[in-house]
Amino acid sequence: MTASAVPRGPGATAWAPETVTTDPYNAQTPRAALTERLTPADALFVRDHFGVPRTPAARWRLRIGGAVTTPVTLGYEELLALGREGRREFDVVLECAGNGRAQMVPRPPGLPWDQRAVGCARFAGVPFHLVAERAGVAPETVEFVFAGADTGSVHGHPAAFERSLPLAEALHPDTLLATHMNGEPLPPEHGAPVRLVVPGRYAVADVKWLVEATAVTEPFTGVFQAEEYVYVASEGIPDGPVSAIRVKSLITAPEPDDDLRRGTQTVVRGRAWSGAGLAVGRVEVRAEHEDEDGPGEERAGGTEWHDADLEPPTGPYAWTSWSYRWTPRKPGRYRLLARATDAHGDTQPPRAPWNAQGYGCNPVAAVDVVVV
Ligand SMILES: Nc1nc2c(c(=O)[nH]1)N[C@H]1C(S)=C(S)[C@@H](COP(=O)(O)O)O[C@H]1N2
Ligand SMILES: [Mo]
Repeated sequence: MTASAVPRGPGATAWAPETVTTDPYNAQTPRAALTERLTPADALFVRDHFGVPRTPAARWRLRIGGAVTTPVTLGYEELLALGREGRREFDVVLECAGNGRAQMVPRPPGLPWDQRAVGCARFAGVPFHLVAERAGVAPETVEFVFAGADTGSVHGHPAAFERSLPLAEALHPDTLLATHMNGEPLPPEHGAPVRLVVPGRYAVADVKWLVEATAVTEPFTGVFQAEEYVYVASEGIPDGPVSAIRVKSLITAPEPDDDLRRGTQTVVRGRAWSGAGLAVGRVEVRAEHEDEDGPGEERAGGTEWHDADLEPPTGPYAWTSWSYRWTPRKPGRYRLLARATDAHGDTQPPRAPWNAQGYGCNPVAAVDVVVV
């Protein structure tokens, strides 16, 4: 176990994400918190491009403008009042598109996340379409551009954090103006008082500290839409912005320093998720002993993949918990592998898929353990 869980009085636990950079603040979810079905708010990874703007809910305003019939400005209380008709709440996997980048060879530029820029939290809020309908969306609208209150500089130019969504996704009933996370008002670092939550999309879509939604009639080409967060192949050819989360799994147990004995059963556990097919259809586990050919290689007649047991997820956007009972027969080093397949039939590839900015890194999950 890591030392990240700090006791705070009887029964209570305070977490702290593991700092990756301090200015701006970026941190990943501690390993121990991934054993929780819902990631505690104070353990969830944080990805900030600029600073954390602090706007009290009473002073917060959302401006809805652009190609609309009537521009609308909405306060926090009005938003909550709208929520009385249509508040929605569900568990959502939040994953940074750059999660896992540290595994890519050669390592692309960007934050060196291992596989812990991910978590699953319960978000509650008001569907954005209820607000958009008040403003009246012009028929020629193709996208909505969402802007946060944070600004800074990118490549030496002043920039705001702005991201667009195609109209159908923006108006999808599950695209939320989220006010709450895990039953509490959003904390400042996760976008207080209101953030966008677009389930199933890489979390760059989930604009924090949301202050503006603008209907546009041409596709948006801001820096965070058209330059950053774009898949660029090795030939330098852009292949579209990151969007749906790729199928992925992680192993939460055993941990590398766990005491494993031959002939004794141990439970291999983890999580799996996908944004494209949403439902995870299958998770397979494999234990490769050091005496076998190189780890990670596909071999006919070699170690087999075994189906893990899946627990029903807590909702369509939540992760799936899985487990597999494993009894190692011989001592030595093993590599445990997990491979998820989603309802669309997409499977994790054996090796990290490379692209210039290091996005969508979803190779089979691996943990190295020793059996005595
Ligand atoms: N306004 C604003 N929203 C933002 C960002 C940001 O820097 N500014 N980062 C995005 C990225 S890249 C990610 S991965 C998620 C991270 O959400 P979290 O910090 O709540 O985990 O927020 C997204 N929303
Ligand atoms: Mo991200």
